[in-house]
Amino acid sequence: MPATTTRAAPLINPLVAAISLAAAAVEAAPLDIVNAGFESPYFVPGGGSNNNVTPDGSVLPGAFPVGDPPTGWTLYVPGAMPAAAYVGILNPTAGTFFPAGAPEGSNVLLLYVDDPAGGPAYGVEQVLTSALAPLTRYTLTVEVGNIASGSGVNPPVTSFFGIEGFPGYQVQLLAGGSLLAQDDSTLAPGEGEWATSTIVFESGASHAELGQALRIRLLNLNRPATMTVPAQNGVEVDFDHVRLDATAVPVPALGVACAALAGVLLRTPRRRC
Ligand SMILES: [Ca+2]
Ligand SMILES: [Ca+2]
Repeated sequence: MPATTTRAAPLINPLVAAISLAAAAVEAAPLDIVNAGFESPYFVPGGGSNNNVTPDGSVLPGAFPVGDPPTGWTLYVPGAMPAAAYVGILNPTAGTFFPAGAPEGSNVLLLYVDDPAGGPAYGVEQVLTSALAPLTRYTLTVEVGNIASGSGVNPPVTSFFGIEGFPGYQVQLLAGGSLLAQDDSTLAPGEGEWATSTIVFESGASHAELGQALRIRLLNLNRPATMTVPAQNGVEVDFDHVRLDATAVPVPALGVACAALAGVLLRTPRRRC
């Protein structure tokens, strides 16, 4: 039987463990988003004169087929569906719509309304497999584009499209039925240019929607275009490269250490004087 026992370990280990825990809980993790860059094969049911989609679902350079929302995304309409509104895919690696092409891959999401007068907002959304977690910082990043006017490059769609102006947009992060954070059209990319939208939300220790599925929405606000060109056809906003990172919010190391130390001291028998 040992002659002595040590009581040093219970004092040190909780402190080390607490500080290590706080330090380890800061790595960002990307959450799964289906077709986050809109590169999945795109098929237009029934085809059409503006299809420009190959049999394998790839979109020809310079083409902009419209139809169903892209794979992984569903139509979202907060009010009345605007007339002549379209959802589709644009491949801007040819033509003049976006001289720099797509921010990611070859394709981007297009939300086009064939009426420069504007109207109700609409867009797409995706419910993720990830749920809102406590003490987590979410960073949603999306590329937002303002398409320039130009002509189609794939026959038979070679006509000129006047798409000058910008209808505004919203990038939203939700959980359950609650809006957590949004970018309410704070960016104003120039014609044919992209800008990066970033929104951040921290869940805190408690939230009414903890455990509810996260949801991303991308909206065209469909505001009227400034008609400075004689052949204005409509308004459009484009999106690409959707990313959502989750980072555990570390409990302050000092606070954890103090709490651990307090716990140890409470459990340590007091010496008798
Ligand atoms: Ca893309
Ligand atoms: Ca434009």
